[in-house]
Amino acid sequence: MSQPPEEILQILRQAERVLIAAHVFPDGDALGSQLALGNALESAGKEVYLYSEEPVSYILEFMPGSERLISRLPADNDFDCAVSLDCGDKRRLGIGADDLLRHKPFIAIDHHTGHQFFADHTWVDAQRSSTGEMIYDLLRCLDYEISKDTAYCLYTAILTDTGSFKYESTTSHTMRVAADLLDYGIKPAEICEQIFDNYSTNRLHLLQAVLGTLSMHADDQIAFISVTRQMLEATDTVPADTELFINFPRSLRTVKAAVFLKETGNDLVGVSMRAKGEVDVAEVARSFGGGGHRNAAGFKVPAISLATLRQQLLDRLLPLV
Ligand SMILES: [Mn+2]
Repeated sequence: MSQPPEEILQILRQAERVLIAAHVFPDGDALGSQLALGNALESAGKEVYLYSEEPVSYILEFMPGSERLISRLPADNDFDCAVSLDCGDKRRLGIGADDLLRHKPFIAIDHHTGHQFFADHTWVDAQRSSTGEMIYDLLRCLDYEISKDTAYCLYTAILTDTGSFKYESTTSHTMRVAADLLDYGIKPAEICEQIFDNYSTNRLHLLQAVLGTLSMHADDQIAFISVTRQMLEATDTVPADTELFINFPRSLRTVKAAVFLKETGNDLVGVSMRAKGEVDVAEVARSFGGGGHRNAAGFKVPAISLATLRQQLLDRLLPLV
């Protein structure tokens, strides 16, 4: 496990005006890390801009500071440094990636395997459970204040990226960081309630439709589910409502690889994959131009019939189980 490189600490200490971005369609780790780093840099007297091309999903709106995200950069555009968080690939920064990368020095802090090294200074550690865990260590090295809100955001980041401390990426250090965060006065039960017990009835109806698409292969070791545009319209839900649906097929005793096909509009089909044990779905995702972690990966492809894509993926997964 690595510690933040000295050059990154130096740049952040010296910067007065900092731009912080995370990957598009931010999840709990991306947003939590972004808000936490933003808070802490501000407490050290810096001017901070938090950039997100897409609006924050309503599911994460509870996070303190989420309303501060901007989708357009200020006109003067004069930053002392820019930071991208939880982003393994510059394409994950969105359509404006090249505009963001013009800001120098550009720092990337990330925990994805297969990180693409697009920044001037990179701290990548694939042994880490989450970017949130890395930001905690970064703030301790910088000796910046960790407020209750900052702790709340970092705990949310770690909790969501470890699947509630269940995934293989959870280490003793992850637990120590989480324990330290509790000492700032946050309540784990409160955060869990916000994340896991805060859904709409419509989302449950969508889940009902999605589970109806379940198909099992290779003696129930591979499971597929899918969502279509039409299901979203019929249940008045949004793509963000499908978050965590993949855990239902993943949770089956026999399943080694679970795949969720998402036909959610804008001419792309999204694919999320989860695996257990030695099955490496990041490798499969990379062969389709995506990426991720060994046990959790994904990609997007131009519009294709879900049946065709399912068959292509099944062909790649069958030799792995
Ligand atoms: Mn992450």
